[in-house]
Amino acid sequence: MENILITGGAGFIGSNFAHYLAKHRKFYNLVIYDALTYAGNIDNLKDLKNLVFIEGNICDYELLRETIIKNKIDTIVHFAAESHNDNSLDGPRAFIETNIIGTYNILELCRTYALRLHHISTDEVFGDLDLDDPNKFTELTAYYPSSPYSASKASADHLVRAWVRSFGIKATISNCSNNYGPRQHHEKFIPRQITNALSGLPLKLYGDGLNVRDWIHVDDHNSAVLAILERGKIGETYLIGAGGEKNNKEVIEIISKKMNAPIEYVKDRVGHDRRYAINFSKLSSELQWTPKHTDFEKEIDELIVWYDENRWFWENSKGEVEKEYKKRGQ
Ligand code: NAD
Ligand code: TDX
Repeated sequence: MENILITGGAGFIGSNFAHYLAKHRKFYNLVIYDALTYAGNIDNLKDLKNLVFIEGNICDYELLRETIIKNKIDTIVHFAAESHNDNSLDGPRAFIETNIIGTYNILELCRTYALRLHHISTDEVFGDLDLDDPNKFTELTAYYPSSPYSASKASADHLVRAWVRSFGIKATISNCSNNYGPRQHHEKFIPRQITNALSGLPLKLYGDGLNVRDWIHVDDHNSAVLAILERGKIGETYLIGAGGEKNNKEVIEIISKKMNAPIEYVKDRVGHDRRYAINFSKLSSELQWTPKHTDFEKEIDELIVWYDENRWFWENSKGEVEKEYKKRGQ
């Protein structure tokens, strides 16, 4: 493993992964392949030296193929996706194209050129849990996705497994819970609240606010991805989580208190998943992985400073995103 292609590497988790590798694995050559949709920002990579950036769509098979050959790629870490549930409710097509067809292209190239693949997925493929369910998601939980986004990610996971079994490609899959950290687009829950407060807007809570998410810091997600890439067993799936269950009301109250901003209850998301929770014992026992960023309040303090100091990242598109939310009554 020397020449790594990171799809979606200008987005939130992919760009943090590039930073993580640049810091912890200096000997890897990084090639970022990203279509720079509204969610991608090339400036997310501006502090990194010695990487190759290709602006390209994963639905463009020929450009992907050329990129792989020209850069002697041996490993792909596949982050690229349409990633926001609310957008998938307004316009599902891009989710089907990128998340399903795009993944199919990557699988075919991994088959043709015998590449190692790690496919990034989400806990949302399992649907949701009741608030009082004693169980958490495991690698054996049945798929039951609720939204066009999660259904498209579930489809991609099924394709990866089929390509492993039918064609013997060297792939692993991870399903992670909700990430937070620097460079997350302000359409998502935590950055939306922080940037609302910084813009003098109220914080926006969907429905009754009792929906639970299992929060993990993006660096913990990425350290787990690296552990799977380097030590995971081919063909296996690993769930990634950090024991960070909180309901949305708890999270928004933390931000509201720290930033002295009022909370407004707004229209709920349709089909809103009630609770996600991850059992990550396979990852910790087989790969000896543990999360490090588990002091949520301390991480939120750092994140508030990050969004305040990095207004280039969100200020220009803030008005546009809030206009879309307003149309939805949110
Ligand atoms: P993001 O929306 O911030 O970034 C996605 C990136 O992919 C952007 O840079 C975008 O330009 C790029 N992209 C989109 N369509 C593309 C296409 N057709 N071709 C090439 N590039 C394209 O998303 P994220 O939050 O960083 O999520 C990354 C991955 O992690 C996704 O696969 C997502 O399903 C998964 N995931 C996210 C979370 C989370 O909490 N954010 C949790 C679990 C799993
Ligand atoms: O303004 C808001 N107010 C609010 O109450 C927003 C944007 C969200 N919410 C709620 C909805 C969810 O219950 O907060 C929770 C988190 O919402 P999102 O940030 O949209 O994340 P979610 O839908 O849980 O999905 C995320 O985690 C799994 C990522 O966006 C996915 O890419 C990932 O797969």
